Amino acid sequence: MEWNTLFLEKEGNIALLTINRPKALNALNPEVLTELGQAVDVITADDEIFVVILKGAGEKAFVAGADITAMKDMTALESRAFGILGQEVFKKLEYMPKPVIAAINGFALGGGCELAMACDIRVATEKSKFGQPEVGLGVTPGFAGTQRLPRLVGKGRAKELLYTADMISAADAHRIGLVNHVVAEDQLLEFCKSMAKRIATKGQIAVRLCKAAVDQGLEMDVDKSMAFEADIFALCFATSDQKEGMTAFVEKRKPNFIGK
Ligand code: CO8
Repeated sequence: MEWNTLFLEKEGNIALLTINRPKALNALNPEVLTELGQAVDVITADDEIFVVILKGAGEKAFVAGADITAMKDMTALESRAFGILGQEVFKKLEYMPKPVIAAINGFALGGGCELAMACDIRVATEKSKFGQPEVGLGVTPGFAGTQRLPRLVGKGRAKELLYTADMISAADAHRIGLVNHVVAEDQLLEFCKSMAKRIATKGQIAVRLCKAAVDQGLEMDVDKSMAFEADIFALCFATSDQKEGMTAFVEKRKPNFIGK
């Protein structure tokens, strides 16, 4: 499938999805969001893809936010529809069964920080910058940043970032748990690919069930989430991968998972 604002490449079982509006620092307009939703469907349906790396084109930005030029003259109703489009596409990405690693090569601001937070794992470079600058534009975040940020970094830190609109360094983002790793700029893609390859060698049903357990379990009360974990743990014992994984351990060899 061809898109105007994205491109999708495959390297073995790894998909590289790039948001490609580098002149506008990959700002998210309705076209990018719509195409991103389509790309998630394509990736979900492609059995060859086990892990996704999401990045921004160019040297400067992952994504510098929702497109301010596109939003500037929106009516309240139009902006609501735009906000809901972003929320739905990000939720689709977050709930896609395959793990997504955000490779954050520069600014991740506003909608860009919100997009990174909808990914499973975030890897930044030393020059990456993070923030929710919306109040400086007279608005709140609208792609679920007010909800994902406190869940990731805690209420107090989230409120400080939201109220001040401060831009923080990759080191500070790492310190507060907003990113998993900070690596040298020229190592970013290799680092993400190496992690993606390690994930891709594991039992993919189990990886996908871990993702569901964390994302869905965190939205349940503790008893329900534990029952959910017990169910999906049991479900693994109905797969060939569980037999293979445990037999391989006993036979002291590497498992040959088939994703069934
Ligand atoms: N939207 C549109 N265009 C942008 C954006 C953006 N978010 N960010 C950068 N650009 C454009 C610039 O306008 C500029 O275009 P041009 O070359 O045509 O003038 C080009 O990208 C390069 O940017 P700069 O020249 O500004 O580059 P600098 O290196 O000087 O600065 C910054 C980089 C600091 C990242 C700066 O561009 C900036 O502050 N950008 C805006 C960051 C921001 O405020 N983001 C939050 C946007 S609001 C948001 O994301 C809300 C999400 C929820 C929406 C809900 C909808 C209802």
